[in-house]
Amino acid sequence: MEAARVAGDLIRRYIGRPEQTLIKSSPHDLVTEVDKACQDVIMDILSQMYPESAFLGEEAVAPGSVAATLAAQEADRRFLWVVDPIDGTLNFIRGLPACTVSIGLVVLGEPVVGVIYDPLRDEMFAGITGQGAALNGAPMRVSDVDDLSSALLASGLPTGDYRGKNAEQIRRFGYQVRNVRAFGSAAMHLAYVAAGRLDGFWENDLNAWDLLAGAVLVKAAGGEITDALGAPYTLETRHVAATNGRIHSELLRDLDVDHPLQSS
Ligand code: 2AM
Ligand code: CA
Repeated sequence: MEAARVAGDLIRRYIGRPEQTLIKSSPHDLVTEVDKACQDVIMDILSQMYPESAFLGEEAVAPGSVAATLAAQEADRRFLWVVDPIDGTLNFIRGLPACTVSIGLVVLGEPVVGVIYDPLRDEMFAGITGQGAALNGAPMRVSDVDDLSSALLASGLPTGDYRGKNAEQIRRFGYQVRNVRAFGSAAMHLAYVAAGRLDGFWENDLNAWDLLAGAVLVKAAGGEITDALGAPYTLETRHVAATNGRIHSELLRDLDVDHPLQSS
């Protein structure tokens, strides 16, 4: 939480006016020098507190795949921190107040802690596997909406090949559910599912750092998170569905109606 707050201070200071914006893999995928500065302060703080730390971070991707990083971590018995220093970089660049810091902790392959901080509303979502979750220190729970037609869902438009697929799903759910939101930060969507503000979230082609902390929060707040085919969430999951649990099977069923997805 301390590391997330320090990164959040940078987000508050520079939102809407990053000095330098770089294009990553495509014109849809951007990074700023503030993303890198946030990643650096988070890594500095955590490695000072916990010298055994390893990092899987969007702006500091460890060499090799997620699986290789995990295997190395298992061998060394270190903490693995999964960090997205700014989730919602496009919002950050454009001055839209939906950017979060996402920090998850994996110990021996198991996600155990999730922290998502929204510096613009000063909201700290934190959870521990098996021990519940809190928003600014007050216990939080998922919603109790139990039918898809009454549900408020969220999704997004990923940067790569799955954009069309996701757009098609949003169009379809648009007719079926109460409404659909797309705030532009997957971590914020997951935190809001955990807090009961949203009933569910799905999106395709996300990365481990977009999801890990939020996955801990959703589960710790009583919700359910799987891949788009219903298999248990893991660090390798890219196509995700997270809900309050009550609408999970309905959401999965309708996600796959006419375009079956490959498992993550
Ligand atoms: P970001 O802002 O950290 O990049 C919006 O649909 C979500 O997709 C955001 O959480 C965004 O995170 C994420 N995202 C953006 N580019 C991505 C990419 N190339 N691969 C996976 N997720 C991405
Ligand atoms: Ca990011």
